[in-house]
Amino acid sequence: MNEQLDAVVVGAGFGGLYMLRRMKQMGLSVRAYEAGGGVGGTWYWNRYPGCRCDVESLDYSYSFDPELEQEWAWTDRYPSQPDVERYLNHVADRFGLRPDIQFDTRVTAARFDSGDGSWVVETDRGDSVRATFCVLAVGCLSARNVPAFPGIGSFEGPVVHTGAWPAEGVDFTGERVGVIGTGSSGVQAIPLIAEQARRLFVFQRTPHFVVPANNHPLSAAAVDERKAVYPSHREMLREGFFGFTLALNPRSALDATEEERRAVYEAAWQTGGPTLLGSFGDLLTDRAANDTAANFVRGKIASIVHDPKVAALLTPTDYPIGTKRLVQGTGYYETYNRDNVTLVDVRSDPIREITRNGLATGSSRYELDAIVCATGYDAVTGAVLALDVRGRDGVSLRDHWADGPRAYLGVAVAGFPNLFVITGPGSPSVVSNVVLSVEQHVDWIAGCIDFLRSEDLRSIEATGDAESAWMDHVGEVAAKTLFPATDSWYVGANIPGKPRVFMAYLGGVGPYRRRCDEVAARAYEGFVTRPAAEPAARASA
Ligand code: NA7
Repeated sequence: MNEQLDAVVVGAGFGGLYMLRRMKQMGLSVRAYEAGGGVGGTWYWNRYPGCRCDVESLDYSYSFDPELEQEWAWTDRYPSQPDVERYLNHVADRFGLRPDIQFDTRVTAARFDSGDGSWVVETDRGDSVRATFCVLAVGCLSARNVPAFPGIGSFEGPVVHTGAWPAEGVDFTGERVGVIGTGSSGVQAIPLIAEQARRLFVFQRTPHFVVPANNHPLSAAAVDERKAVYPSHREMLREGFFGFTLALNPRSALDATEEERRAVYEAAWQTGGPTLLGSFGDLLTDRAANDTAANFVRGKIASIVHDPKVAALLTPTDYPIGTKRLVQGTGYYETYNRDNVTLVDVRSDPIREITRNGLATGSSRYELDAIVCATGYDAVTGAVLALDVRGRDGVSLRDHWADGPRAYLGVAVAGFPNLFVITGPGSPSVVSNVVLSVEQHVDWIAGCIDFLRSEDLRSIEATGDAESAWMDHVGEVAAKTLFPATDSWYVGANIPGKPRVFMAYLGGVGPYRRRCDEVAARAYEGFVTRPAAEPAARASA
């Protein structure tokens, strides 16, 4: 007989930890399974040099406990990986969460048993437990993408992915290193690897727009100032668009003169971070407006990088700025002025194979001692589909999502009762401050479970109609922006064969929250609930 729990939580990162906390407070019997050896999820695995969050620390933190918020001392504008990992360890200890987390255990399957309405959850360590609720808190950027380069297994040196960096670090001193990929992870790691390695080859397929992070230590006064207004500040973020601090100027870029625009963009460049994208209201919806910001950054690249050929290669030309995640860097473009750094364009001359002692493109060979894959993630859906999830009648989630991911409100899936996906497809997730979005989902799920218990209901399931209507809405909102046309991981373009769907909700975290709250207030409109004792469904739609 399997152990019977009220709930299983998969993952102990930001989402899993807070879900565990809420469920324990509610008196549920709950266990979290975590593949890593410690808490943190993404922040446990991403130990590469330079790894730092691109949302400010005073925003990228839990708001659910005022004392935690007041007592924790962030030191930098943007938290480094060790900062975030330390914070999450503190959270786990402060709220006594560790005893309910089974570490070094990967959930392999979750199957709904229609017989008793339980989820049967299995792990790679042979566990098999039953639970009334199953919450997938597996992260949006946690399923690593390691391209199937021919010969990759034959390379004699280390091949490390930024998202699985050895805890003991990697010493590149005196070595010839190849970094494949120039997204956020590559851009953060490259300047530091360049300082250590003898030679660095950067294999770039698509140049990204990189703005200065302008990270700096936080002054005690700045921290105190924020702490004094934390409740109202958090409320403002919850009602806002991205869920992090960003002044959004509603004016059209095309209504400003060339001089005005230049002054605004220059100020944003100096401030750093995502400021540039908030400079005008139509940068992400109007190509001509977007071009003004893109051209500004192109000019910066040309002014920083000494070799005009290298500058040209680093300059994005064929997609609007911001529609691939805007990358924040520190000394990134300057790195290409170093004598020991070579940029290799693998768009025009693709990687053909990895050999015993290096990498070969169609036309050249590069001898290397170590290879770094900064090649990103199978975003949003990859970590969910890494589990064999089967709902009512044994239907697999992989089949249900064969033409693209579908989830009502981005949190529940038709045919999968009592299963919740934290920051799932169709929620603001990766286009928002994900910690804020995680908290909103966890609170909503906790409210939903409370509702079921108070009404003596056993299960809740999104209807197919509600799911379809929501995903249509998600698509319509995205279609009004410049995002869907760009080949980005937001649309799955980085993973061969992945259905092309803009996976996040672009309606803003404030409107999204209101919609979720309305659904709950209308007794879970768009869901079907079933009482504990009766098999017949009660429609709320
Ligand atoms: P990203 O942003 O997906 O970047 C991955 C990079 O790797 C990107 O430059 C890719 O080029 C490149 N890539 C992927 N596959 C290949 C192959 N086969 N050949 C050459 N180059 C390849 O991942 P990150 O880890 O940097 O960042 C992920 C998010 O984490 C980031 O946006 C932040 O939100 C935090 P491409 O652009 O696809 O041509």
